[in-house]
Amino acid sequence: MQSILDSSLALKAAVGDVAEVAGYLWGKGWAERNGGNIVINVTEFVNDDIRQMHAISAPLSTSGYMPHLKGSYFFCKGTNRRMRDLARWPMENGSVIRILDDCEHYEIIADKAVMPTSELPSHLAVHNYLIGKGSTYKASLHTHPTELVAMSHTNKFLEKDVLTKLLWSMIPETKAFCPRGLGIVPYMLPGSVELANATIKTLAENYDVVLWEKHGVFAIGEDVMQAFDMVDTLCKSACIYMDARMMGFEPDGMTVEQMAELSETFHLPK
Ligand code: 2HA
Ligand code: ZN
Repeated sequence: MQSILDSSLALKAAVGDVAEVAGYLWGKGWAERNGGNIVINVTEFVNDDIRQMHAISAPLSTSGYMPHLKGSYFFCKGTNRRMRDLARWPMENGSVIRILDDCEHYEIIADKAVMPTSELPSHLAVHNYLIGKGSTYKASLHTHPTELVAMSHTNKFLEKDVLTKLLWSMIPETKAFCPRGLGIVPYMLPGSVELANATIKTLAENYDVVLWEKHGVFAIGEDVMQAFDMVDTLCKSACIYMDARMMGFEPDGMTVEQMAELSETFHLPK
């Protein structure tokens, strides 16, 4: 069977990156069963052949009015699909969708009528927000990093920027590669519009990664690799913190002076 990926090498490469990251998520143990999802804006890779492709689904609801998404295209992991299967067979476990002109519906155009992720309301609302503010970010990623979720099970880590400062202080790379820190979104029902709205509100406070209490993280980036790298870096810090605790001590963390020197040298926000 002909695949949409044969129509655009750039689209093929972008979906290849999604498959690669899906493999990492599974390998890291962050993607049990169908856990997590990835949505990428692929509009820039869409050519006239793809624009003329017919829908292979009825119009479906975007769960909200998305004025900035009119005519956009996304590759989305399918609902109930396994990340480990997305890694091997991306077009069997994900699909390309087109947002319709009413900005409230979408249709699936390729390769198969795989229904997108249950977290589509969050992902599309975030992409609508990103385009609206002129961002060049194209990727959104939701996953269940074990250590970060574990840390969200105590109120002391849910206070604003307590975890950001703790995780930054575990190893210099974390602030260097995740300079906006980790936002906190209180527990809300998975897949709900409330969760989508709270996610956008927190991202708008200038975070690239937010922690969904007792559930997972939601990250955005220029591309799926960048979004993954930020989560991976934060989770590395969480692992160092836990290893220190398991050795029986509270880690000191880098000093205020060391953090200030790092921020100064690498031009990071204070
Ligand atoms: O899509 O992780 O939060 C599976 C999930 C929902
Ligand atoms: Zn989830």
